[in-house]
Amino acid sequence: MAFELDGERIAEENRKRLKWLEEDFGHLGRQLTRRGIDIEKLTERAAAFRVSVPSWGLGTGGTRFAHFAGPGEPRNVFEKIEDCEVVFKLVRTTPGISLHIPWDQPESPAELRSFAQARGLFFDSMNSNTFQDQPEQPLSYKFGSLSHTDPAVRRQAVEHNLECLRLGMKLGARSHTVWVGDGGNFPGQVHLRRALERYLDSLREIYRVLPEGWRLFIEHKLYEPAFYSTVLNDWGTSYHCVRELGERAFSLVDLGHHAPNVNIEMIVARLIQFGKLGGFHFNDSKYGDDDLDSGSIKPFQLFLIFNELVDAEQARIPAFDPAYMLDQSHNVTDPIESLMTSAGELVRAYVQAHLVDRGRLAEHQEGNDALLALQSLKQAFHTDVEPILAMARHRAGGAIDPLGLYRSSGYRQRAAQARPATARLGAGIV
Ligand code: RM4
Ligand code: MN
Ligand code: MN
Repeated sequence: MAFELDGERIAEENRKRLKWLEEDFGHLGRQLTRRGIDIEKLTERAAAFRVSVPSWGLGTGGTRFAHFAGPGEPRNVFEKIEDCEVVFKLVRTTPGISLHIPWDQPESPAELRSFAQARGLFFDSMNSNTFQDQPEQPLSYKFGSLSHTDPAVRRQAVEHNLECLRLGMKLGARSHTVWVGDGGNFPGQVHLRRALERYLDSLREIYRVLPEGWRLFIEHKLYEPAFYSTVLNDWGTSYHCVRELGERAFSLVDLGHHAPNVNIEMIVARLIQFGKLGGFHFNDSKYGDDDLDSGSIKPFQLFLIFNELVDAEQARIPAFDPAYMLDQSHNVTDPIESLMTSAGELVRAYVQAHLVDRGRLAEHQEGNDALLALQSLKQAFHTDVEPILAMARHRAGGAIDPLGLYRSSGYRQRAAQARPATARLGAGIV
C-alpha cells in the first residue's frame, strides 16, 4: 500500500502548529532554566530515545473469549511493516521491530530485510513461539516445551529457537527473546525443581550457539497460560538462570508479568545492580498480563521505572544498555494509534526522569527527609514536557501532532480497502 504521509505532508501540517509550539517550548525552556536544566540538551535526548514495536501488536489483539477484527488489519509481515513505517514516520522513535516466529516467518528473509531497510526500519529482537502448536508440528507443547518431560519435545523446542537464530542472522537482528508458557495447572503436576533444571538445560543449548554480538533475553511471567505454576515465574529465577547461562544472557522485564502491586521499579534497580537487565516489554495493566497501552493505567509507575533507568544512565553503570520494546495487545483501539501514543509515553517518562534533581534527591535521602525526597520526584513527574516531545519529533522530521495527522490522513480507511479481511494471521494469546 502506498504511503501518502510523506515528509512534505508532515512538514505542511507542522507549519500550522509551529508558532504555538515554539511559544510553549520557549516558556518551558525558561522555567527549566530556573531549575538549572538546559531544554536543548533534553530535546536532543528525547530525539535519541528508541523503542521497538512488536510485529504482533499491529493487528487487533483478542482475548480468550473473542477477537473483534479491526478494519484494514495487516495480513502478512510485509503489511505489518507498512504499518510500522507509519508509526515511525510520525513519531521517529521507533525504527526497530521485534518479530515473532513463526507468525512472521518470511519466504525470503533477504526480501523482508530489504523491504524494512527501504523504509528506514530494522529488526532488533527475534521472539520464539513454543507456547502454541503449529500445523504439521510433530510433537505437542500441551505439557510444555523447553522444560517438557519428554526429551524429544525439548529437542523440537530447542530446534525452533535455533531456527529463529538462523533466520535472525539473515534479517540482521541482534537479540533473541524467549518466553515460554511451560508450567502446571495443578499442585503436584510438575516437579518444580526438575522442570527448572530441564528448562535451563534447553536454554544452555540455545545459548551455546548464540550468534556473535547477540544477546539472549529470557522473559519471566508469574502465570498464564499455566495457572498454578510457571517454570520461569519471577525475576529471581530469571536472574539465577541468566547467571548460569553466561555473560550474554539477560533478564527481560515485561511490565505485565508480575503480581498486582509488585514494586517493579525495585526489580529494575536490582537487575541493573547485578548487571543483568537486558530489556523491557513495555505495556500497562490493571489486573494481570493485560497488555494495555504503556502509561495508560499507572503512569507514575512508568516514571519510577525510568527514574531508575536514568539514574543508572547518569551514573554510567558499565555495560548498562537495556533494549526497549513494546509488547501490547490492542483490542479496542487502532493499533497504529496505540503504538504511537505508547512510544510517546515512554519518551515522556524518560524526559521527566531527567528532570529529577539527583543531587538534591541524594541529600534528602541522606538526611532521611522522606517528604522532600518524594517531592523531588513529584516535581519532575508533574512537569508537562509535551513541548519537548513535540519539538523533538518536529526536528527529526516527525509530526508535531502524530495522532491528528494520522487520523486526517485516512490511512486506516485506505488500508481497509486495500486489505480486505482474510484469515487472520498470528497472535492467538498475546
Ligand atoms: C506473552 C509474552 C511474550 C509474547 C507473547 C505473545 O505473554 O509477553 O513476550 O511474545 O505473550
Ligand atoms: Mn512480553
Ligand atoms: Mn505477556
